[in-house]
Amino acid sequence: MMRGRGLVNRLAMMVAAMLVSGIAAASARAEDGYDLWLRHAPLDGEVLARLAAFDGPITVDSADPTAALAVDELRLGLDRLRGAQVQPSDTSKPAAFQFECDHRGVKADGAFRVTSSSNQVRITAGAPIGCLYASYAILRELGQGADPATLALDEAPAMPLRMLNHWDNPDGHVERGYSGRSIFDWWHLPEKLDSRMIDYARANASIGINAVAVNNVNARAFMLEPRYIAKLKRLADAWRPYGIRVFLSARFSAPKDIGGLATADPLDPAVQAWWQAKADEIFAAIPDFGGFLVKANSEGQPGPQDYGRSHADGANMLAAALGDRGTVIWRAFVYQAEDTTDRTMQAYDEFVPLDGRFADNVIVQVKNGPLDFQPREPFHPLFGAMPGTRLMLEAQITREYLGQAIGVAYLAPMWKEVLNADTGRGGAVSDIVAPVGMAGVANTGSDRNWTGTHFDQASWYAFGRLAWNPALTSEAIAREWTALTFTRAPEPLRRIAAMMAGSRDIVAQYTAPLGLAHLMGTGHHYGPAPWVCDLERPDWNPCYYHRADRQGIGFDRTAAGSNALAQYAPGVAARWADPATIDSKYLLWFHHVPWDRRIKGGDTLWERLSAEYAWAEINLRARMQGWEALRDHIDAERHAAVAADMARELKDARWWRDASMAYWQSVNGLPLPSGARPIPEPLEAYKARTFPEAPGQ
Ligand code: GCW
Repeated sequence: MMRGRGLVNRLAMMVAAMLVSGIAAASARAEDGYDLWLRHAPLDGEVLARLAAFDGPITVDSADPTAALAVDELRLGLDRLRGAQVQPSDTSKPAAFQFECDHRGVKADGAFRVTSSSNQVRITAGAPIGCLYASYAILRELGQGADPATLALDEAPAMPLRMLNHWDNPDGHVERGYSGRSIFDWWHLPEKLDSRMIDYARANASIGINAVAVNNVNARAFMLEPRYIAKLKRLADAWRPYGIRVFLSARFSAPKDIGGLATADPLDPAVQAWWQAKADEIFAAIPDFGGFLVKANSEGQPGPQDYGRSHADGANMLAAALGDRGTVIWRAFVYQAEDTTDRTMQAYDEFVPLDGRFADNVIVQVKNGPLDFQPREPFHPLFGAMPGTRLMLEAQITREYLGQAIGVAYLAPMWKEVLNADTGRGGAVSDIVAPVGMAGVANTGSDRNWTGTHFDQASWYAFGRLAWNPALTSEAIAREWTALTFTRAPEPLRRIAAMMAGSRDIVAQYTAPLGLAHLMGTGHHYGPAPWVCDLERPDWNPCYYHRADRQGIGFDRTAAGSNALAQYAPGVAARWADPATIDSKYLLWFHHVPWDRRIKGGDTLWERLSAEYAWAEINLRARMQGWEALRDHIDAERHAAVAADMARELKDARWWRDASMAYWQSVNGLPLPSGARPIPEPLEAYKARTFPEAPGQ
């Protein structure tokens, strides 16, 4: 009897324990990616033990809502890090975390200092937002296993404007979006605010992002109407405590489209008055409205040139309407259909003559490279060439040209490449943009994990971290993100970060080898289509960019060709002028090279091109094996999702190779280099593939 009852009791206890752990595991660790890098997985062992001494209360000297959030976020994060061991704080003890959010010795721009002793962490900031940033920074450190007793941080944002640009349309479709529908629910605003809007603000604040342009630069004028201002106000109010200011993409022709005027000429007094009244109306609802983001006279968008006025005329008119309350962000992504010698040269040609003519509250936003967010481009020659103008960097977090949320492509290395580039004109790109800012075209969507793939979260994270501190290395950011998002275990962490480090290079290797660009499918920009040569605009054709003919391939941008090289400082141009010495990753960007020319490394160009594709495939297979070996270290749901992403990427990479090689062969008439895998289908079969289902168009 006794023994029997003992057994029953033990069984009951086991069932109870299973239930408890099952429930705890399910609620704390539903690993679908929604929590991003803010999941705060429970600590264990020594690190957890060290946190035990910090059981006093959290105190704050400010009643500001942002300061309150700093406390809440820290408490929430600490509770999660402590996992099952969470205790209510012992209020009889001195503060374990002591916030001073109005400290005169610290700048008010978000800067903070953190010092600690054996049982107390002291946070000082010049403004509440610094306290909030400090909470996230403390959690980031603890989440990586730091000792709370030795925390010592002294941080300030490098760039004042750390911004996301959403290409989200009011109907919920996201241009170049690959992670579901838009996260903005314009239909239910302003009455209903989706809780995702708060989680979005938390995620952004945790990486220092402080500005969001909510709508597509291909803008609809009606988003400036009063009912949309009311919707925007609801977002602005919700995000204000997180230090995020809202911006609107403004359609330049709005005075005509919705204002009843006959013109949108920036020098017309009625147009000026219309924008002035519009700005006043917005500021009355949203006193800290950031300003307007404008795509003008680009890809069919209206602009000042429609009236014979310059970009400066247009930007300055809007800047006057905003006054010192806000900023006009004017995009330098422009190219005219008529001028097709070399599309990459047009922004420089149009904007350099305007240097010094933009109002103080105008920022010119320049893409990382002179073409269009390709897998690899040299830095944009405008950086350094407009010393009298505030320039900011525009990067693309969404992977329009880098696989579209298929596979893994961690983009920090690409942004570091441009940030670190020496312009030869008074500093690196980061020196030029740091006093202004950096914008990233967002990759967020309604997908549960926000970004389509789990690894795409890393690029969002890295974008924020680099805008905060462009000196961080992409490797360090990858390690940080991996520890917070996947695992702190040193060896798996090291391997995942290494996988991330090379991922963008692999995509470039099979989509844009040796500096080729713009070889993708028309419209949706998915997959290979180097054969397209007959689109109405020459500069929309892949042929325009690769210039492949029987003799060779590549765009001659030397003095013998378009001479785009001359837009760079002489020292920079000299590095790229000689096809024999240029870094091979830029070879075909700047040079038209014969197929049989022996290039660096000894192979002919044709052999090397073939090899690039083959290496990409080998790299992708090795990565898949590496991921498989991590199975025991990653939760099953995310492990399987990533494995599926990787399998799809391998398939796509093989397709890119097969279709591209088939086409190059059709142009050069050469046999495949020895050892190259046969091409399984005829060129026509690759040409015939269509993708009406491709997202983001
Ligand atoms: O890369 C191109 C995209 C367009 C985009 C444009 C731009 C918003 O294909 O979809 O339009 O750049 O940056 O304006």
